Amino acid sequence: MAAQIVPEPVLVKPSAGVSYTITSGTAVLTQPGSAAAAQVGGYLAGLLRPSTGYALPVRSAPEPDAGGSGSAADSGISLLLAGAPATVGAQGYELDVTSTGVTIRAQQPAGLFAGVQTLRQLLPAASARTTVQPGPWPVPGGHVLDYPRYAYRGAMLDVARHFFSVADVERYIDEISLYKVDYLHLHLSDDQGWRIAINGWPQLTTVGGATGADGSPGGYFTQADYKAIVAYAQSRYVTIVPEIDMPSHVEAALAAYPQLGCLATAPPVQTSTGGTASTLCDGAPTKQFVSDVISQLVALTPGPYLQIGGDEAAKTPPATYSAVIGQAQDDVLAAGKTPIGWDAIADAPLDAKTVLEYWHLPSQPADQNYFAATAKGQPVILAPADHAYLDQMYVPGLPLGLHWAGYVEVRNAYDWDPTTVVPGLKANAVTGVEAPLWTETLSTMSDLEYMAFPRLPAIAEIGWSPQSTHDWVGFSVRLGAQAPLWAALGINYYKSIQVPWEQSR
Ligand code: TNX
Repeated sequence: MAAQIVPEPVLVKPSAGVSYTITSGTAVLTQPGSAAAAQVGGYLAGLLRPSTGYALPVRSAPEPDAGGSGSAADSGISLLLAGAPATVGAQGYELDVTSTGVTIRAQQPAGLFAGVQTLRQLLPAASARTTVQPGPWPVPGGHVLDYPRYAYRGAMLDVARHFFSVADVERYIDEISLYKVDYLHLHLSDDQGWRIAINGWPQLTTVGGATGADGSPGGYFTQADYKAIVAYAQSRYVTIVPEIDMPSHVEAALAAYPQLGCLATAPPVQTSTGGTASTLCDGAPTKQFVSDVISQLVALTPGPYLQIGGDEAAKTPPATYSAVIGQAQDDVLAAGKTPIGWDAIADAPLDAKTVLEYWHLPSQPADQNYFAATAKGQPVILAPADHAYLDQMYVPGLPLGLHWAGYVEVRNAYDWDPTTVVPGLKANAVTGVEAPLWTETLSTMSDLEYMAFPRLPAIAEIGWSPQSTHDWVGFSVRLGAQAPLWAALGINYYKSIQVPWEQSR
């Protein structure tokens, strides 16, 4: 049991010689009266029915008898919102596997969902296949107590450089949630494409969304598409964080509405992937644009965060930068949400709640305004490019990825600590971590998977597991144990020589 789980739990106690085997008689028993627990149960049963061929009925667990809370655990797989210690918090769980059943206990449904992800990793990998497999279906016995180090464990997907469909985004949500990642930041606009419909600004998508990097076909999400992604993510306990990048990285918006850049003629949407030379200008159209974009994204987004961009604005005069970032920040805060921006937004006046997303690296650190802000305790999400950027090449000579931040092999992705990776951070100022996947060189789902696996699970573990469990050798073994599961799920991955890949389990 101990060698199979990523991210590493807080505590794992295997019971030697004990296991529970899922059979045709197994039921999924969920917390009485909880629709959310029943939904997680339905999700689990839905995952296991195709491979096992079993009915796996989902029904209400028996009410615990007067003698104690254990009776529900006596048969099948129980998902209970009772009896978990307070330490598991809102996202943690306790999992017990005895010879008679599996019991997951949590304070909140999110914890049941996290426990189910652990259970998936404990089962034989063939359980993840979508056709009937021979079995048997043993779960190794033992006890797991588990809860996250950080509440924010993010992945980011750039759908602007190359566009990815709703189905692709949903598949990525499934993949990240297997590693207990709970936020998906969608980079919805850049020089190469505008990917979300905004009412009143139709050309953002018809003109700005028509193409992608390297002349790829482009595309965009209607507001209904975006809502579908949000709802799908919610069913996987993932919260969507939309990003509109401004005041730079806006060539696609300027192609649609040149007045946003005070330009006499519209530039073409960028199809190369070079640096950005675009900027919004100060003026009434820009104010209206920022206001409309933020208010519509707020209305579409139930989650607490909106990302307002702010990176690489070399062509933007400082006063314009402060005006645009200031307005975006104010609009997000006025709507009751929390702004996140790339670390350069420390060049604008910051609200105390605004979160800085750190992407720089030691050889190219963020500027002094960032360090001044964090010295005062500004909250930070860590996404240091030399560790967390999933778009960087693993080693020289591979067909996919960039390497401006160096090469990021699996061990580089794993070997860092959010509290010390950037000097000057106050420990309690760390909101969490994020693994960005930029798509200048990536155009298919298979490309995305090749870059995210196996590094995304490394970043997920940095965000979830206690620092005291940090150990490369142990991690590499647990990571290697995921390969049969990825094969069963059809996930493409980079077969790093640093990892002892398991052939089957
Ligand atoms: C830098 S990091 C960027 C992105 C690129 C990425 C490629 C950041 C906030 N901006 O525009 O896609 O590098 O690795």
